[in-house]
Amino acid sequence: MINIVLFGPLGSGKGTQAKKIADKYGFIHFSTGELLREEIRKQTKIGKKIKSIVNSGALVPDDIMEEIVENFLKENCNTKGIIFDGFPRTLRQAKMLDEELEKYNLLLDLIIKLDVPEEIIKSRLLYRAQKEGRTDDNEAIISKRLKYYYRDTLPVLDYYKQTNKNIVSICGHRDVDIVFNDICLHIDKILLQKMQI
Ligand code: B4P
Repeated sequence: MINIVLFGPLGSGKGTQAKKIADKYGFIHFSTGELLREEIRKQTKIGKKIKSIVNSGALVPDDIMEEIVENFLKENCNTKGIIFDGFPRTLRQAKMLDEELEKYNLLLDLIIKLDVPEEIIKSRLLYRAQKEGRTDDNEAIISKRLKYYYRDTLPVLDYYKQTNKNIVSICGHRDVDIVFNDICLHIDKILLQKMQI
């Protein structure tokens, strides 16, 4: 089994690339953003609790996220692979993910960091707002989400460096398929290494 974290700011292409990886390799795409939006759409207990948080651009509390991830891993610890898209987003979530994976004798095989300049991120998300109408894709909320990214999510990268994780940085400011080809080279390398063990 292979476990990959797609890391990067909002609008860096995590969701876009995660879908393509899942299609090509048959891995499970675990998007916490999509999952939370689904809870809101269905007006579940969690959905009602988090609606205003997500719409304001803030992060959902760690304890809610941890429960979601714990349940997800219980059901998916025996698959070909998982792509974590949008998780972890805080240091506490990162530590929790390591601990949960360890329970199943698993670890993170690869952290793919997508680099995209801030002005491109803003224009992508404003364009997406026109197409999809996501309530958190407007200028004021995007700025807030970026603030949370720098404050809460970026420190996760230092944690991964300190714990000697396999991190690769990819320029995400290129054509979707070119970015995808680069990502595949790294995944193929890991798969090859696993076959040789
Ligand atoms: P997410 O759904 O993860 O939203 P996101 O950061 O905007 O990333 P997304 O995956 O959608 O965008 P992508 O880069 O693919 O999170 C939403 C909210 O949920 C958060 O603000 C938070 O409140 C909550 N949440 C989620 N996870 C949480 C957690 N773990 N803890 C706490 N709270 C959590 O794509 C963006 C756009 O760019 C698309 O329109 C795409 O078409 C375009 N694009 C992508 N790649 C491109 C390329 N190479 N060239 C041109 N355009 C490209």
